[in-house]
Formats: sequence, C-alpha cells, structure tokens
Amino acid sequence: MAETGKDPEITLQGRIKEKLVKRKQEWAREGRLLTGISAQPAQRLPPGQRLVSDWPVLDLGVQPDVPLTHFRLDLDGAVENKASLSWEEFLALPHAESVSDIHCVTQWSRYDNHWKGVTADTLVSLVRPAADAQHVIFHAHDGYTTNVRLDQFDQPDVFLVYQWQGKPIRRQHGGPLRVLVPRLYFWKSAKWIRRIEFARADRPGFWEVRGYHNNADPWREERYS
Ligand SMILES: Nc1nc2c(c(=O)[nH]1)N[C@H]1C(S)=C(S)[C@@H](COP(=O)(O)O)O[C@H]1N2
Ligand SMILES: [Mo]
Repeated sequence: MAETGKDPEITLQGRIKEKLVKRKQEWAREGRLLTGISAQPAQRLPPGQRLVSDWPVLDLGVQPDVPLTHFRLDLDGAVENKASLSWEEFLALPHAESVSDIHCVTQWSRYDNHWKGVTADTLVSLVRPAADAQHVIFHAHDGYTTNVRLDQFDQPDVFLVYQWQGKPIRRQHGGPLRVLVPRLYFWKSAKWIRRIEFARADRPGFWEVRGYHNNADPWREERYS
C-alpha cells in the first residue's frame, strides 16, 4: 500500500488502472456517448442518460483509507482567511441536508440522493475568496484533481457531504468526505477531498486534461471538450 501526502496513517488501496484511464481518454477523443441533443434543466433526465437505482463506484483503481483521527481539510489559495480543519472542526461548522440527482458522464443517473454536509456557501464565508479568485480546484487523497468556476461552486445545492441516505458515506464513494456538485457531471464531485484551492487562474484537472469538458453541464451534454 502506498502513502498519500505526508501522513503514513492515510493509505491507498489498489493501483491506478492505466488501461481504463486510456480507454476513457480514447472515448473522449472519439466523442463516444454523445447524442447531439440539448435539453432544458426543467427536463429532469439530461440527454443521453439512463436511470439506475444502484450507486455505481467509479475511481482510478485506488481507494484511500482516511481515518477520522487523521482527517484534514485545507482551504487555501487566493483567500483572505486560510483554514485547515480537523474532523471535529469540520463537524462544528453549520450543516445542512439536501436531496439531489447524480448524473455521471458514463450515462447513468441516480435520482433522490439524500445528503448531509456543509454547504459551499458556509466554506466561502469562512475563507472569503479574493475579489479576483474565480476558480476552485479540488485536490483528493488519491491524487485526483478537478476544477470548477467559483460561481459554479458557490451554489445552494453544492456541498461537502459526509452522509448519504442517513449513513456515513462509505469509503468506495469517497468517505469520509466528498464534494457534491449535483448540476455538473459527477466527475466534478471529488471523492476523498483533501484540499480546496481557490485560484485566480483556471487549472484543468485529471479528466479535463484527458479530453473531458471543462464546464461539464449535463443538459448541454458537455461530456468532452
Ligand atoms: N478522488 C476522486 N474523486 C473522484 C473520482 C476519482 O477517481 N477520484 N472519480 C470521479 C468520477 S469519474 C465519478 S463518475 C465519481 C464517481 O463517484 P462514485 O464512485 O461515488 O459513484 O467520482 C468522481 N470523483
Ligand atoms: Mo465518471
């Protein structure tokens, strides 16, 4: 098992699936799964999606194990008030609940997920991004990164979640804490979140540099760039 970052208590299980990453990159290049149809967000199921009732697991082949005693969330970059929160400090923030749908670029959608966590708004108020910080980069324990604009992050339905359907989020789904950006394809919702960086310049993440769309709006079928 490999170590992530500096903390030997946080371990990675598995190894990066190079072939799977290559295949998905190939699909992006070929524009696979595209229907060429746009829809209004009033239509609940975005174009080219099908409903599932289970919750598929997607990762790079590595699932970090983050004990709560060693949990830390850093909020930094172009902010007035950097923060580095332990699990207890994170839980002491005001929390909220929400129900939202998941839309994965691999064409599955899952309705009515009940989440509990801390809203993006709470975190933004805590750190106070600089006036010219317009981007947010998520950094995860498995080395995964993904980027959204600050105006996409600072929405009432965007959360850092630690519960799903009333139970702690399991490790394979990014527990103890993951990002939730329900109105973008699910690859923007980083699992095993370690650090949230506020930035002046955009920086495409793991899938974005491999041909996935920078914006990722499911209703405009922004699967690939
Ligand atoms: N840290 C991390 N976050 C990640 C990923 C990953 O490989 N590592 N995969 C992304 C992708 S492509 C998807 S579709 C969702 C899958 O989340 P799930 O396994 O809980 O369904 O997580 C996203 N967040
Ligand atoms: Mo995905």
